[in-house]
Amino acid sequence: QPRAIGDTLEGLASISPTLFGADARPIFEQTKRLLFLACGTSYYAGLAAKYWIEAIAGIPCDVEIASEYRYRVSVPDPDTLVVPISQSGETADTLAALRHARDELGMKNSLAICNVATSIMVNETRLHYITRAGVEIGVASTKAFTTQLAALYLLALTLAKTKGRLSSEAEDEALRRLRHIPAALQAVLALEPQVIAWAERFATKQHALFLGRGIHYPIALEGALKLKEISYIHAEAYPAGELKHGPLALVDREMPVVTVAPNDKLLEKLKSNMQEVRARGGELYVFADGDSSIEADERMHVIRLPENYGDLSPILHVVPLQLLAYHAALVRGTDVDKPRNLAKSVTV
Ligand code: F1P
Repeated sequence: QPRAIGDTLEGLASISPTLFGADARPIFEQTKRLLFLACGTSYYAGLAAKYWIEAIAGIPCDVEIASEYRYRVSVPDPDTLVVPISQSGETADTLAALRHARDELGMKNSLAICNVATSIMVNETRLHYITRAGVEIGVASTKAFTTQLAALYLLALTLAKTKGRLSSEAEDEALRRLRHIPAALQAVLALEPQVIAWAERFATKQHALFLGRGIHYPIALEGALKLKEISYIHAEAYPAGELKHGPLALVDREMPVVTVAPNDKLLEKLKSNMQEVRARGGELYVFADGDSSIEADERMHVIRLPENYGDLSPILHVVPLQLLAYHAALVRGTDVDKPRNLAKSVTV
């Protein structure tokens, strides 16, 4: 992971539209809306990007599940930048959604966030950012996801700069924090022994719930997907405030509840959701930050990430969730690299 992010951001000296292609500037200047199209893990990257782009660049975003998008009657907007996200660049549903947006809805401006420069997706889009996750041995996306997030954060900064919303101090600070991610990730990976201890307990469970709020809700979704994909434990993710609207009924002593709990402005609200879980006897597994006021006890286990990474925290917080799924799968003896019923790129 640290190397993949380092490679993806290699040589990054300043924020400029040319990072996305020689003719990106006029396209970015014209862009009034973004439409993310993706499947699976890449879709969750799009969900996270919406938080960044709307907050940093002030541009509204839609995020569509690519396998559904083309079956809906949607209203075309020529000033929309269509952004397909894909590790492989060959996913059939994402390509079909891209072509639908371009050929049937007339949205000609497109930007691929993709790990394979020679893919069909890159060939069919006007602008690109090539992530450099390297070859993923496993079928389930891991480095692809974190590098997509890094690229999408860069996109948020670039759009903000194009719209005159990024001061040079903010740019310098963002670049500094981006460059520091590999080192910060290395420190997160050092938490592995603690995650292994949790995974041993998880491996005997049939179900798990994942909770997050704000931009960490997509991270909870990705944590649940990883657990499903490689360990075959049934897992669902909810925005924590949604618990009381139904899913609380699932919580009992047998239900592990994984909570993504960075020390951000939503933490106090999240804590009251955690209290709802405790009141029903649920067992909480909390990924907190080093500086957050969450105390562990016998029904609330806490792993603390060393650094509170502010708005880039999703890139760090997803890694222990990936490790949890990986180690739960190892304990259960499933094939972590080749999960059943899953292909590296779904081309049909
Ligand atoms: C999308 C995806 C992956 C998943 C698996 C199947 O692929 O759903 O997220 O891990 O590999 O395909 P892509 O469009 O990002 O290549």
